[in-house]
Amino acid sequence: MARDAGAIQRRTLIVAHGDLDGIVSAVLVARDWHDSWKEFGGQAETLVTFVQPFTLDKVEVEEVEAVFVVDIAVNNRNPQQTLDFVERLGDKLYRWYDHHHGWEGLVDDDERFIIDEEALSCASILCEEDNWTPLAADATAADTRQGSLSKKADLIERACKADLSDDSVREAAFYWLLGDENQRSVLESAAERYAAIQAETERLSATYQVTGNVAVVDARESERNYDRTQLLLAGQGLAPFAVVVSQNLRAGEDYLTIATRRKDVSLVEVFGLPSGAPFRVSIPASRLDEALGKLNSL
Ligand SMILES: [Mn+2]
Repeated sequence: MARDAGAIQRRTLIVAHGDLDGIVSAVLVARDWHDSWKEFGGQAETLVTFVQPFTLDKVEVEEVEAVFVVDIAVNNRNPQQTLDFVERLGDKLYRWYDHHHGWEGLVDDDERFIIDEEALSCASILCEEDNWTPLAADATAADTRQGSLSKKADLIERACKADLSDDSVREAAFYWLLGDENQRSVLESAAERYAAIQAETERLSATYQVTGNVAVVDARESERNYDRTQLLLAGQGLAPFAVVVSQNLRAGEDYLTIATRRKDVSLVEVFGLPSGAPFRVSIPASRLDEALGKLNSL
């Protein structure tokens, strides 16, 4: 961001979800904030950080004067953690925009919270009164998985998928959408990496072995170069249950990721796990024979 000598600086942090809706929402807030701050003759210096609802306790706010939060739901498993974050922000919290369920009774009389649980995307809440609708339409299409993305949004989606743990790609997208054309090359090279990942995922998909109810693929020799979610989806096209055998890079035991589209089965219950998503679980690879037996009896 350019600075004018002598202009009043205000350091602002936008805390956003790391998906397309979060990125777009952060851009909309930054845009608006910069414009209104300029009217006061000041310069806004805006930082962005991408988080999950359960990682708010890691966000550092000591160095900033104002904080916006966008597209971040209440941490359902631990709402107190969300409230603790609100308390830690104190007066620094300027606005919190969200469209996820679960807010009722938590922040009801706090006017800084702009929550619309019916909104299809957070960006659509932010877009009501300006002309950024195409970008918000992209955010809505991504969140609802309906409709198609613009070329810009599609590039961002592909770039982010190259490495979901790499926030520098999301930051590049944020500054690109705010007008910094230099960021485009960062996104394009990340999108190229993702194309290689897709090719490897397709190669692995062709090596599934189906036994009864279960499609199994051994992906241990190509960890990090494939998209596990896509690979599981390919397996579920072959059988009701898909199993990917993966290498654990942190020197632990190899493991199985098991996914199903069957709504009458909870994989968490089948494998006696303490918690997790009923349609997708991970267990040690040593349980492969047991898993095949169990899944084939369902
Ligand atoms: Mn969203």
